[in-house]
Amino acid sequence: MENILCEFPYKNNSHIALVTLNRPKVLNALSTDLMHELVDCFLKLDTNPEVRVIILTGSDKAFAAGADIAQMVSATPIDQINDQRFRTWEMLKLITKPIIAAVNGFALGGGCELAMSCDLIIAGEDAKFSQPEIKIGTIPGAGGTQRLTRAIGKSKAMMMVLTGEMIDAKTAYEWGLVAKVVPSITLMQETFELALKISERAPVAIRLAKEAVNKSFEMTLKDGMDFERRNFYLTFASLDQKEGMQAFLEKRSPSYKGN
Ligand code: DAK
Repeated sequence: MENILCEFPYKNNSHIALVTLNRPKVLNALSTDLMHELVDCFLKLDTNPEVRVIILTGSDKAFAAGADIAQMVSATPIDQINDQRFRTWEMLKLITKPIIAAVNGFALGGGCELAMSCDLIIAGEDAKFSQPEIKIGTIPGAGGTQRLTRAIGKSKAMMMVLTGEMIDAKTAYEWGLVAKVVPSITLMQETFELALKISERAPVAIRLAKEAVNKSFEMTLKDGMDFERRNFYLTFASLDQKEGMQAFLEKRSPSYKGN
């Protein structure tokens, strides 16, 4: 792969994979090739039973500064349909394991949308987020008007989408876009520790929980509650649920096998 790096296991014996966007000369601009490689890599990690959590990151300067403007500048709508970029982006939704975005530097346009496509975002204190498409004569095309609005509410999303201005990590935290802000220098360590904690939980339950939380964006409350209940019942088909509850009663740590 030319545009990303994929490391598994990330640190000794962990069940964590680290995927790094790697086009430093263009601040990790998300070209079509990069997105194909990223989705391929995620799909492979998702089917590897040893992998329990995926971390996605960029460089200190940029998580990603957006889709590749050089590739888009003279595109027609038909070019974009034929390019099937949207389908590639949509495939991110197929990943069943938790993906944590570890963001340092710029997360702009498609970069912000990619971070929002992950399950949660941890930001270094120097991180900057924006949907700057309006400044280059277009609008967000991969969730910036939808996921951002759900994350931070209409007024703030309007302000970001209509001005294209950046917000800093502290603001992103206060507005609910990111789960945690940490010193930039410790971003990877803190993200690893969070990933480790998640990777120690029962993997089947983790996947069912992720699925249920994500459904809340697409369902009425009643349908979402029904969906949640079915996934709750489903966890009782796993040996890990028996192990987890038995371990609690026996006052010992559970040993989860992922089945
Ligand atoms: N694309 C291509 N090249 C980029 C780039 C980008 N998005 N961002 C930066 N670069 C390149 C710069 O051209 C420069 O290249 P050289 O001149 O060295 O050859 C190099 O990276 C370093 O950038 P700067 O010299 O500009 O660095 P600065 O520190 O001065 O500024 C910056 C950093 C991040 C503020 C600035 O580079 C910037 O404003 N970048 C553009 C940000 C932007 O407008 N992003 C939104 C792009 S539109 C869709 C999926 C996704 C999308 C749409 C549809 N579908 C599935 C349908 C997404 C669209 C977008 O993201």
